[in-house]
Amino acid sequence: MPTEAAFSWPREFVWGVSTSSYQIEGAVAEDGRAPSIWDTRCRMAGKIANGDSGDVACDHYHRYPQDVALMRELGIGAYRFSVAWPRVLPRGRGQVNEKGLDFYDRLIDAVLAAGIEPWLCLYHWDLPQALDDLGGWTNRDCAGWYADYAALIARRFGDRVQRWATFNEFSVFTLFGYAIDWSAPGVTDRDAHLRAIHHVNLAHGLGVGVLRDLLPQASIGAIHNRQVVWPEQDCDADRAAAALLDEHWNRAFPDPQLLGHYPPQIAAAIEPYVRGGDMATICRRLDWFGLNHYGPIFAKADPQCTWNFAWGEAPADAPRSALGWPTWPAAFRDELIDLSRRYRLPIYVTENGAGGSDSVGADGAVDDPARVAYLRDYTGALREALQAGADVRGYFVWSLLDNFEWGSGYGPRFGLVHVDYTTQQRTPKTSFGWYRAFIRDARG
Ligand code: GBH
Repeated sequence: MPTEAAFSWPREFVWGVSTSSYQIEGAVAEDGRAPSIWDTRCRMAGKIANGDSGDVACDHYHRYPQDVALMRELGIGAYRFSVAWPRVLPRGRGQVNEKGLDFYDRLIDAVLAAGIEPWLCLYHWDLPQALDDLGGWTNRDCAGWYADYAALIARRFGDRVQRWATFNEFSVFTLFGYAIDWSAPGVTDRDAHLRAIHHVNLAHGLGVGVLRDLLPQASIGAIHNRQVVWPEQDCDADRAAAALLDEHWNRAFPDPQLLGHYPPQIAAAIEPYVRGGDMATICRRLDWFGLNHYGPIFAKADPQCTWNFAWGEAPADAPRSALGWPTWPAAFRDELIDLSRRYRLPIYVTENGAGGSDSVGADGAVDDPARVAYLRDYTGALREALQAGADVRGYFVWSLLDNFEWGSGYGPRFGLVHVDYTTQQRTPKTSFGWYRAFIRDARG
């Protein structure tokens, strides 16, 4: 193994930041955008902390030039964002909203003009409400609607965008949306959840097919959340809960997409929804594996829950981020090494970062030492994974800006840049300066 002094990051290594449409754009009723399932959820009592919503968020829809200027100042090589399906197809299918497409046109041009490569994710959880009214992901037709949407976006932006992701965190939005009620649409039902898993996998496969046909030169991947699942207690019930959660969390999507089969317990349950030819549709060649990783998770048995498992508590003495999420850089390193062997694709870490409750100090600065420590430790683990032979090609921090953190509203802040939600003022945090210097050094 090379000594620490001898290590240098590969020349081509991609350094970036990630965001998502509903979490930053705002302007939810402007220029023809129609509601998504998250607009609906934000209007349901008790679902979002503090009654918050993405109505305004970071007002990125209007302030994107300033945000792109911040990216340029940061010195990143790549920017990962998502397109809001209900902005470009308000009914989810059929009539195209040109004004919605125009926004992404302007954004992509601004990102390119700043010398930054745009990475476009087609789905970061904001399904058009009009499609959920037809059953959403529980309806098998949704896979075809997604493929048509993918074709529209590919035709419109394929001349300038080379990097495409089909979905962000398949297992989070299906598990939380159809089994646990932490995400839209908030269903808690085994059959609905199994259907959603299979139909989203089909949508991914059809989407890859469409992108390959329309953009033969494009680099296509999918973004998976993966993190080790540990049993809360060392007992049979919690070990069984952790094993099933591991299938759902870490394998329900990458296994069929890349290995051609579901993991064992899910395979048995999902069989009624699988038709001849489906597995071949789902399993397509990809160019890269996107990994979102924050820390380990803990599972416990709970017969009240849809799948008899629930989120467990980390040990009281576990290291944690300022937000309270357990942190374990060595598990990140091991995940990267394991992943590289398991799926044999180049890996891009498409999200990693830490939440906190950062505020502006008396001097006008925002000091976030815990985030700096987290990023230092996790990029250290990334380096160790590379030294151990893992094929990792890039790393994106979540996130550029503080933003709408789903069910937690605006409480948790993940940005390298602080956002004052009253004035919309942006203030780069200490971590912004840290990452800028880190990237400069890494480039040598
Ligand atoms: C990502 O989701 C999303 O892609 C992004 O939109 C979001 O803003 C970002 O992360 C930050 O949340 O058991 O206490 O350790 C990540 C979703 C994060 C859900 C970790 C489960 C476990 C918290 N997952 N979380 S804990």
